[in-house]
Amino acid sequence: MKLFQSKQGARAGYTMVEIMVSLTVASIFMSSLFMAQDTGQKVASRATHEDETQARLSRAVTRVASELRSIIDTSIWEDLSGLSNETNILTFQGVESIDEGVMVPGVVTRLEYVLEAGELLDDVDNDGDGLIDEGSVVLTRDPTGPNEISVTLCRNVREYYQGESLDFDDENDNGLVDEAGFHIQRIGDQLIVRLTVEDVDLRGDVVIKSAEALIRIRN
Ligand SMILES: [Ca+2]
Ligand SMILES: [Ca+2]
Ligand SMILES: [Ca+2]
Ligand SMILES: [Ca+2]
Repeated sequence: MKLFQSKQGARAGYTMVEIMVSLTVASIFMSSLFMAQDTGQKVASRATHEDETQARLSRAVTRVASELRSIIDTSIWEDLSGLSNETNILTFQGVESIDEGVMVPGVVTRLEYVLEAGELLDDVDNDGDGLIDEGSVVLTRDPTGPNEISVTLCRNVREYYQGESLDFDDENDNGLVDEAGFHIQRIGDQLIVRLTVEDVDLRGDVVIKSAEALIRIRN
């Protein structure tokens, strides 16, 4: 009887080898679980980052388009009569209100692309934010006037529009050569505003998003 109890106890227990194998299997399982969780978090984080970049891009394009829709000063056609009919600085006058069917001009406004503070146009990330030669879209009311005031509509604007680089070639096949990350193009009585923004996500990858809007100018 004693012998029987002793054999049964030995079978019910685990040998050191069995314990080591179990611990190894558990360790592999846990690390796989953590890796899957980590990958899932990174994917979710990137998706969130892309959503945020897309949202600020949409806000900026909507705002610029809204400003351009108010244009009444057709002298901008002269400003846009350059070699490629596109510009990244435009001064214009919009409608402030309509009084008994008559349009009342608003203040002169300027939209432009400017390099961000701390950046130089030198193909180097001078301010260390992971983006090279990035700029901003800035709106200025009453430029050079007594009430001049500027507001930044969008930061981290790419130097060149998505798919473009400085090579005297239309790489993205949109009819414009080496166009800027923010530019306004005139086609007949319409303006097209295009914008490319970029951001650095948590993995250090650069997220790039672009959008455009078509604006018909009032006569
Ligand atoms: Ca930078
Ligand atoms: Ca730079
Ligand atoms: Ca192009
Ligand atoms: Ca190019």
